Amino acid sequence: MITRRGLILGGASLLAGCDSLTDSPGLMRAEDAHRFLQRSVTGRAALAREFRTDQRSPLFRVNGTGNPDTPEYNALAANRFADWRLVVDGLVARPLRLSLAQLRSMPQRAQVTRHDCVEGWSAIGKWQGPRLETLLDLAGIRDDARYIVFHCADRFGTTPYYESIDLIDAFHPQTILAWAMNDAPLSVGHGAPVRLRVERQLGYKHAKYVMRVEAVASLASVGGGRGGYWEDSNGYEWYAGI
Ligand SMILES: Nc1nc2c(c(=O)[nH]1)N[C@H]1C(S)=C(S)[C@@H](COP(=O)(O)O)O[C@H]1N2
Ligand SMILES: [Mo]
Repeated sequence: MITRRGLILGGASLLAGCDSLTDSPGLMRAEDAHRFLQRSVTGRAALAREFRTDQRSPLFRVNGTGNPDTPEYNALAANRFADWRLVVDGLVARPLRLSLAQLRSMPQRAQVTRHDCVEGWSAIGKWQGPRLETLLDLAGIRDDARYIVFHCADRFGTTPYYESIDLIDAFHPQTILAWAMNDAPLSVGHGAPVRLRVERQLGYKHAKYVMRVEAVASLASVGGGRGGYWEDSNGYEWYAGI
């Protein structure tokens, strides 16, 4: 097996030209992010480790919100999310409203990965769903887009949970909108009907209960302006790469 470390050591000289790009992750256009990921095998483009299915954790903790429990969410859940639509909008040529059935019929990626929470626990699970790239290509992400924002159904008090990533993570092959966990539809606890998996980032970036995916040029006018609920409220780092 080729490990990330092996690739980093072996490809050190090849990497030199890429380092400057990783220093300013938010400044890349979609086209450049694509090219960056296609050409690199290390750094930001490297894959997170994937595990065998028998290495999955017997217990995967539910953390943060375990049920949004709003009237709107409860109505959607009561109908097993048949009426839920994922909105893809912002700086895109063709805004989308996608049903769960449509997400399931797109090309799928499945991966067994380790989730690392800043609170000091990890768990390995299997996730499946379409790549975020597939949705952004369908919607036609515009040249002026720099970040993707995930708006969630749950609230802390009156503040909605949200998160954001740059285009390198958005187009990363392991970045998916997961509707299945361990071969079953996502439970409410783990983010039904759909949650983000962005495997090179810490747990709080993996937005659950995603209702809307928005392409933006800047994070300044979203939420408190720091790119995520925990970033705004507790000073967590926006870039939580692992
Ligand atoms: N919408 C939403 N997404 C969220 C959270 C949350 O409270 N609300 N918690 C985050 C944190 S801190 C972690 S560790 C993971 C927990 O995911 P899990 O419940 O599937 O373990 O979800 C992340 N995504
Ligand atoms: Mo977390």
